[in-house]
Amino acid sequence: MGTTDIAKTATPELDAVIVGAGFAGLYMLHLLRDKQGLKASVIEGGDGVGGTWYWNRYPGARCDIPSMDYSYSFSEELQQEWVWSEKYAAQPEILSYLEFVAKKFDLKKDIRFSTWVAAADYDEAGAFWRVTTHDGKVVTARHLISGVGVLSTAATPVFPGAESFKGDVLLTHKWPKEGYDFKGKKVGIIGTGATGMQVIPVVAETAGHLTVFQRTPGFAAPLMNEPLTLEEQGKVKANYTEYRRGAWGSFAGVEFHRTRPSALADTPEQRRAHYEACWNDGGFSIWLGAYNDILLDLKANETAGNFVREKIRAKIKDPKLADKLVPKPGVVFGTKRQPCETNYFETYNRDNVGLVDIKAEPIERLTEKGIRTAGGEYELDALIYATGFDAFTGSLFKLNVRGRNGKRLQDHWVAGPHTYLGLMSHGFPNFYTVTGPLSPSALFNMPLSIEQHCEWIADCIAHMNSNKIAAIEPTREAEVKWVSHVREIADETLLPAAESWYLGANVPGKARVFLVYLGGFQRYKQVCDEVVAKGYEGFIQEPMTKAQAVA
Ligand code: N01
Repeated sequence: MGTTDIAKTATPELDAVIVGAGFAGLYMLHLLRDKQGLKASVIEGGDGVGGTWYWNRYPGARCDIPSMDYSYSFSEELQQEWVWSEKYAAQPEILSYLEFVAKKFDLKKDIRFSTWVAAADYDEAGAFWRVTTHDGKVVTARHLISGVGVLSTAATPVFPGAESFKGDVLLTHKWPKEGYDFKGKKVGIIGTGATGMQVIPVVAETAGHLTVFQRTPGFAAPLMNEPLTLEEQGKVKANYTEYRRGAWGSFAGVEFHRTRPSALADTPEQRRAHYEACWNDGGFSIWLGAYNDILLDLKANETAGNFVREKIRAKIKDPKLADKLVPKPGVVFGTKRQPCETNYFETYNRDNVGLVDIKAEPIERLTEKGIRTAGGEYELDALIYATGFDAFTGSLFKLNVRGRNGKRLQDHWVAGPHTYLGLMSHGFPNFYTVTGPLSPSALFNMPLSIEQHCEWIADCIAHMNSNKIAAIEPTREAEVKWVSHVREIADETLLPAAESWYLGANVPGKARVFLVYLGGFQRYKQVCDEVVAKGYEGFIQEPMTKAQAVA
């Protein structure tokens, strides 16, 4: 069937096209196909499932939310069946888990792999989406659901002379499946965020020499990973529903059991003891689980920041090197997402690792042999980029979504993403964004964030089908109100002051808008549920025509 014929028909081929086969796409497919009997298909660029965990195969890649939390909660059978080997699972294990899920629910047969969405156009007359893939094929669907993820399009810098470098170039977000042998090689790495901090210690173990090009030293806490025994898992599994209830009810989607109200209410001695305990718990405990006012009050924040600085300094033997690796006074702790590390700072004590402060000696260009900075040339056999992502909008814009009147999503979001609940946008009917901008997304345990969004979307589609609604979209007013609500909440915290990807600050030219809802997941979910209870308040619902209703 040609494109013109399709446009004339009132009946799209599918109920839903879902983009991406990561945590979001897999669950969305299961909900629509298996729970509602709808015709749904997933389009996935990779040749396997996994999303983030399919692409980010770099050595050291690991989750920093505990395995027992960083997993689907929707199936009791699944969560009882799967066995984790470590407290924090490494990338291969999470990928195996998602492959297991795909097999268990027989999902692969409805996924088109190695296929990229090139464009998605809304057909106003028919109230459906026409999705064109990179191979020129077209599929139509009533609903278009993005499960493309928050951190899936890289923001890799292009340095002058990049094309002249003769060594190997490795991108952490597109790591070769067959791996890479660093043995004896002169390796360079740019980027010391969460990714860089994970890859650096592992590469240093085999590289002949590793040069880290650091622009900004970051705060980080130890992950404190360890094997997860069957006995420990058994304890959680014996009461998993209760365990999950705690996670759903917490700020981050994972429970911390020590949180105290205010860092300023404790004496310095009490505070120190408390920070020590949180530090030893590892992971996000000191960032999100120590005191409620660390991300709200500068003075409270300073107590945590100074504690972390002291801990980092103690790990580095050379005090001059420590000066470069410890965040400077005045840098606010935790306003950038806190990385968790294993052996990262200690790695700089090795003889085969060097640090170049590229604020002091900026990178001038790449040469045939390596990197030239203002301080000299560094010869490299391989260069790793761990330079971050065009968060939230990068992958959504790549879909080339055009809504009513052919308006592009890029144009609607020119001043920053405009969404209602992070789920939908005005002028883009039946287009849903799982963990989209202005929802709790990345500041809540991702699989749970995803579950809540997918379930809301599936319920919305079920509501539309039973009430003969062809199209749904938020009103402009509801969207505008939500955008300012999210901004107001963010402004009550210290987070918008940092040059972080939460704000789009890492991508030149990107609108500076805080992209995450910070009001807490409970409050967020309550709003989502209330909207539904009030008959999809803030949404325009377009009834089906007779022909659509019959189809
Ligand atoms: O990216 P980042 P990431 N020249 O943006 C540097 C998640 N994640 O991939 O700080 C030189 O944090 C940049 O320097 P600066 C997690 O949510 C999760 O590391 O901008 N340097 C910085 O050092 C995380 O927050 C896990 O000065 C340049 C680095 O590159 C998110 O992904 C593991 C540069 C980028 O850091 C992103 O982390 C890993 C330039 N032109 C990641 N441009 C888990 O454990 C950038 N940099 C689940």
